[in-house]
Amino acid sequence: MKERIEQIRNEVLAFLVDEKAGVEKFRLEFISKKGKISELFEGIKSVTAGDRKELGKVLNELKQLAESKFKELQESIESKSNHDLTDFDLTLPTIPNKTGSHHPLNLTRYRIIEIFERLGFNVEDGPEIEDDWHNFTALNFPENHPAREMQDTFFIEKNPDILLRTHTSNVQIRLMKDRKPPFRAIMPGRVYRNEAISARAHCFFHQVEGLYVDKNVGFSDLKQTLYHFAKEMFGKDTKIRLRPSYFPFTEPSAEIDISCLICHGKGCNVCKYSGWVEIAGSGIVHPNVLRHCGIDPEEYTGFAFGMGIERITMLRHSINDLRLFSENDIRFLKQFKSVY
Ligand code: FA5
Ligand code: MG
Repeated sequence: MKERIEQIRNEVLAFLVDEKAGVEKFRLEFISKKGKISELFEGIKSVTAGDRKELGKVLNELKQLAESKFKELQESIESKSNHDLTDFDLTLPTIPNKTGSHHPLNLTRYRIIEIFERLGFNVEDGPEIEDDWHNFTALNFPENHPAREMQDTFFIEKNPDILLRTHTSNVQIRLMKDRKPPFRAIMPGRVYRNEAISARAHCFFHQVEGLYVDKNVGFSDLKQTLYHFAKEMFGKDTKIRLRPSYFPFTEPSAEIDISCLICHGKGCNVCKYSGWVEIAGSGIVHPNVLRHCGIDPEEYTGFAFGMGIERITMLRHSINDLRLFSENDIRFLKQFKSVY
């Protein structure tokens, strides 16, 4: 009996806890009614009356020891969990979550889409790797047109019928061939030209094509649509200018200039010191183009335009070199909105 008491005494002394559940385990094992110490008290009944007094005293001491150890354990766990909380300063600000920003060309693209969607235009898409027919022939380019020559177009070496599209006008053709008129769509995308890179021109850039084909669509619809666009995009004081131009796929054709928002007419490198910046080519869809797509030009007419996203973004943000758009300089990019 004495040995058993000594053994349990050692167990009590050696008991270690590092969490709340351990304290409860200690209580069940030693202090509870079914615990080891109660068991020992039960055992007292079987010893002689002479030893009983002595044993009772030792057992009571063990019981007190276990109870004070229990208190100690409880307190140590409690102060430990308080301590865990004070390890954190809950008043400190959190580490800022660095979010990226939208690329300025995307911000312009979103805005263009927003403006035209309100006019009932939907957004269409087409391939960047294109065949000669969709990029040139269907668009009424004559067989010997200079745009087909090597200096303007990136051809695929093994197959000169395949090229990187030089404009988004190929999507007009795909749309009109695949579906039935009327059409009212814009078609944003990347285009490629074998051109020298400068502050205002790149060998790859972005365009948004527009196409509106229905009965009785005329030049006044084109003019009013682009006028509305310029005011929405650049503010109501913006002036636009239409210059007669030539595209094989439109007749008549016009290039659209807006008043230079960078120098306000004083002259700068973006407007080539003219006070005007060309943002788009446009015109009335050539009857041959409609015919190539199986649309009767006697029944349907339409207008089309193709605008440069880089040029528009330069004007919006007073950026005087479009090379900044593709250099991925974080100091440039982080100046733009992170939410749209
Ligand atoms: C075209 O590409 C015609 N497909 C536009 C068109 C569509 C006319 C539908 C009629 C009907 P252009 O080559 O002018 O046209 O280019 C259109 C716009 O793209 C230009 O006004 C300019 O804003 C932009 N752009 C042209 N070349 C570059 C370049 N190298 N770098 C950046 N932007 C360019
Ligand atoms: Mg042009």
